[in-house]
Amino acid sequence: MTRKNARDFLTDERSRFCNALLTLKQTTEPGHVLNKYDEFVALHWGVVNRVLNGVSIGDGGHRAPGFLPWHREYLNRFEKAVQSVDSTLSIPYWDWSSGDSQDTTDIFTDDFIGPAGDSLNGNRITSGYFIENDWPIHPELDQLGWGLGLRRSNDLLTPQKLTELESIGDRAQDAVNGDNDFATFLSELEGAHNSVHVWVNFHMVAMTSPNDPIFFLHHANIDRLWSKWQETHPGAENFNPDNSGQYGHRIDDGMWPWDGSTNITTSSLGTSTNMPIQSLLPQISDYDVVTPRNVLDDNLTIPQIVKQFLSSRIRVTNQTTNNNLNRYKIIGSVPDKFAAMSGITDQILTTVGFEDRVNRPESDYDFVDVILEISHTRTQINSARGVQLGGDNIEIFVDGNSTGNLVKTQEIPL
Ligand SMILES: [Cu+2]
Repeated sequence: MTRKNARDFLTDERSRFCNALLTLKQTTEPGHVLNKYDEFVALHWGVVNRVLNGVSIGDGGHRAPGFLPWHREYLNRFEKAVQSVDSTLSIPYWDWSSGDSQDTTDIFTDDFIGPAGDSLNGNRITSGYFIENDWPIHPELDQLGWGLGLRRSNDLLTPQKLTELESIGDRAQDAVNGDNDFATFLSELEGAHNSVHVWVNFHMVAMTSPNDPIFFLHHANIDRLWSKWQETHPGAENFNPDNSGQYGHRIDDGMWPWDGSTNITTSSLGTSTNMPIQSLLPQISDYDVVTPRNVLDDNLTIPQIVKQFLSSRIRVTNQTTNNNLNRYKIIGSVPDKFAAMSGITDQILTTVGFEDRVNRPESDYDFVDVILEISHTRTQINSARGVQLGGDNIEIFVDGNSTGNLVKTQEIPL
C-alpha cells in the first residue's frame, strides 16, 4: 500500500488513523507486558543500547548505515500493527522537506496529529486525540521525565519556526538531490532528521520519541526520501559501500531484535523503576530475521508479503504452459547467527533443490494454473536467504493472493 502525504489525508482518514493509534494504545496482547503501541516505543529505546554477553555493542538503529534499514523495518511493522486495526490505512508521511509550510500547518491540528504544546500547561497537548487522558505516556518509557501528558514546543506554527523547518527541509533535499556518496547522503539526511526531532522538541528529543505519534509521520518522510535516493542509487553498493562497521549496520547483519539471536539484548532501563526494557518487550522468534539487504529493495511487494507468511504455503504459477520450473532452488542461507559477529559474513551458496518441491509430481508443471506448489517448514524457509525462480512469466501466490508477476529469473529475498 502506497503511503500518502499526511496533508492529503481526508477528514475520515485522519480520524481512522488516529483512532487506530488509540486502539493500539488500548490493546495489550495476551502474555505481553505493554500495549501494542508502547511496545514500539520500548523497541526504539532498546535498540539504542544493545548488549552481547554483557558487553555493549552500541546503537543498532542510529548514527550509522543501519539507521535507514532499521527504521524502514520498524515502520513497516508499525504499519502492520495499524493495519491490524484498520486494513485500509498506511502511515501518512509528514512532508516537512517540501518547503511548503502548509504540509505542516495542515497536520498539526486537532483533527489529526494534534496541535503545538500549550505554553500555559507546560507545553502539553491540550486538545485533539493525544491529550493526557487518552494518550498517557508509560512511566517506564518517559526517558526525560516529562510526565504523563505528551508535550511539544509551543511555537511550532509560528512563521519563525516554519522558516527554520524550511531550512532543515532544504538540507534534506540537498542530501537526496546532491551529488553525494552514501556516507555524505546518510549523514546529511540523518542530521536533518535529528533537527526535525529537536524542532518538535520535548518527547520528540528522547530515545523514546515514538511516544509522540508525529514520530511515525516524520520517519515515513525519511523513508520516502531514502527511496528517492535509491531510485538513482540502487542496490547494495549504494547502501554501505565499504560495508564495514559495527554489527547490525552491515548489509547481511541481523537487525536487533530481528536478528535470530537470543543473545543480544538491550541494557536500556525504564525511567520509573529502572525496569529492564528487555523485560517489557515481546518475544521475538529466532526465525524472525531481517537484514539491511532484506529491506533495500524499493519494490517491496513480494519480499514483504512473503516475509509475512513465513509459515504459510507459497504457490507459484507458471502462466506460460511450455516452461518448466526446474531452475527453482533455494540459494544461500542466513549467516549463522553468531558467525557474523566473529567476522564470517556469509556462507557458500548451496542448492537445496528439488526436495523443497512437495507433493507436486513433475507432470503438473506443465499446466497453466498450477506449476509448482512449495510447502516450507518455518525452519526451511528461514534458513534460506532467497528463492530463485526461473521461467518467463511467473505469478506468485501467497495464501491464495497474487503478490505479483516475475519476469525471467529473479531472486526473491525472504
Ligand atoms: Cu530512531
